Amino acid sequence: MLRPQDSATRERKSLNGLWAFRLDSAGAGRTEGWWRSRLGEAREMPVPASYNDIVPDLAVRDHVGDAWYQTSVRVPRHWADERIVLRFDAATHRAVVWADDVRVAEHEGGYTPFEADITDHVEPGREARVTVVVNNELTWGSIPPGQLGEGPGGRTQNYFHDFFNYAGLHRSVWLYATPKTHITGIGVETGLDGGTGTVRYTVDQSGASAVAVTLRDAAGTEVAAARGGSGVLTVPDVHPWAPGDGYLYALEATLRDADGGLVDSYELAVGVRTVEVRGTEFLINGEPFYFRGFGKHEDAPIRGKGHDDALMVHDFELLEWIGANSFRTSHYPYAEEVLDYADRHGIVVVGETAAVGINARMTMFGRGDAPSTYSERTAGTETRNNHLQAVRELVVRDRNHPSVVLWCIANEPDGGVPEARDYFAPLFAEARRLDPTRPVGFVNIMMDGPDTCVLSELADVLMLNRYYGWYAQTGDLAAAEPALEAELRAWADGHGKPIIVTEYGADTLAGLHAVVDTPWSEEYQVDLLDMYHRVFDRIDAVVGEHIWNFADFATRPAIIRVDGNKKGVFTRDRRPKSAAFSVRRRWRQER
Ligand code: BDP
Repeated sequence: MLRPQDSATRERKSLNGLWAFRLDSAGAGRTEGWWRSRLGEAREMPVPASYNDIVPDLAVRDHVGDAWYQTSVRVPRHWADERIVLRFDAATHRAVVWADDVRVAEHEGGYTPFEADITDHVEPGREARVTVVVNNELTWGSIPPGQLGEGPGGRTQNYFHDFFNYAGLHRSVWLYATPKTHITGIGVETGLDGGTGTVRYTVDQSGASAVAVTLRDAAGTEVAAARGGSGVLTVPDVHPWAPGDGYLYALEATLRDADGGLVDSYELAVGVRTVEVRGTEFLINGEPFYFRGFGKHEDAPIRGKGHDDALMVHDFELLEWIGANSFRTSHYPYAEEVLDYADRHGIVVVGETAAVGINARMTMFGRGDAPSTYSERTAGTETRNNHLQAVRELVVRDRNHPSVVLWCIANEPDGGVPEARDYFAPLFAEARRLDPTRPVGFVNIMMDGPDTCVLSELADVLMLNRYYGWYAQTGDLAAAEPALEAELRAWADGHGKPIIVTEYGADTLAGLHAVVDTPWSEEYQVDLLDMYHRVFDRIDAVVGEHIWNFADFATRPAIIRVDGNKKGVFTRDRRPKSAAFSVRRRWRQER
């Protein structure tokens, strides 16, 4: 699905701003038809934003069920002959959309876009009412999974992931116009052969117009061109996209009618680069690449998971300041603006689905009645279908981004039981079918070691989350160091694949200091990270370090969480803890 853009033939209109909003725990709106008229008893709600923290009321923060959003938009008069599309960059976790009285779209999954052709339901020059019901319920069938319950105050939501279940319209909403005959998709795969680059392209369209593509360099000079719906462009003296050098070409695809008149035009940024796993190395453009960075979250005070350009640019500036070259979109696909920015600035991205918490052994640890993770009562057919769809939507959305070098199809699933393979093998196969150019992996949990994890064989890269010195050997770094080293060596020797340690860290309360190793103190975070780095430097197969986490983030209340997860190297409002300076010394020195 191509993103809306302004081009010679296309135009878009943002629907961001204040929408009417109403919670609906009882689900009355669907039977009463709240989309048919102006939303009653509504308050104003910003879009994009999570609704949870906007109102100082626990009933809003912990709301379970439907939430209604409504706005109206005037369809530009000059769109009379156009195809008119309503597009949501995300609605968390699922939504149904009406244009005036007509149901036009529904979508499952909170972190990928969807759209509806509403040409037949609106009239250029007039206002149209747009109503959306967003639902935040998580069950064993959803991605991510959760469990609904009943409490004295109504329905409750339990979930198996360690970040707050923010919901709402988290990303931009667009009305846009394309010509009736239009480009429906563009795909690129790039290659390098010495100083020559190749761009294999496909352009799909709704009609049968003549297709042409032109590739321009960053200065706007044409460097290659071709005709036809697919082909290969050759770029002599190519300037590759590389970590730290986000060089982009612009691929313009056009459709023309029989008289040569322009029918449609769309421009895609293209970075020419290759990715390959060879032995225990991760190669970008044939050069070994070492990942330095973080697992992050889309998370901020007030707006929750609402996308915000100011926060995004600030976070990227902090990544640059600290010397990071990469991050993982833990634990869901991020806003497309983030990937565009990473493309332009040469930041490497590990793209992850929202499949976090498929692990009853972990989340119900110690409970006598814990079910097995993979069954029709737990992660079964419905979950896998939604998971498959989540993999598809991630890969199809993001496969043209040069910054994305590796797919992560789940975070910490249960990989210690044989059924895990049956569940996961088709997901790996689908990711590879849709994108044969990138390695595929998943993030392994500490309880599934090198001898017991049944999923690692399926992965091209080992991504390991390890908490020695925190959840194990708490406060005892002298014991943690050999334990970590022994395990990493066992992975390196036993599996022969590159290892990225995708999470390691310690909760740290900014301002808490101690002269001896004391968990939660700033010094302990510094010492723990130093210890991990010493170990990584001793093991060749380790090709990456992603600290957990870039910044403190919101979680639901828990006795091991103090106003959220505090493993950030920055606080939630992006102030540095002591570790920010020690990590910066390490990461900037190696540049
Ligand atoms: C890991 C999870 C991550 C958590 C982290 C932690 O992948 O989402 O936030 O642990 O406990 O298991 O801080």
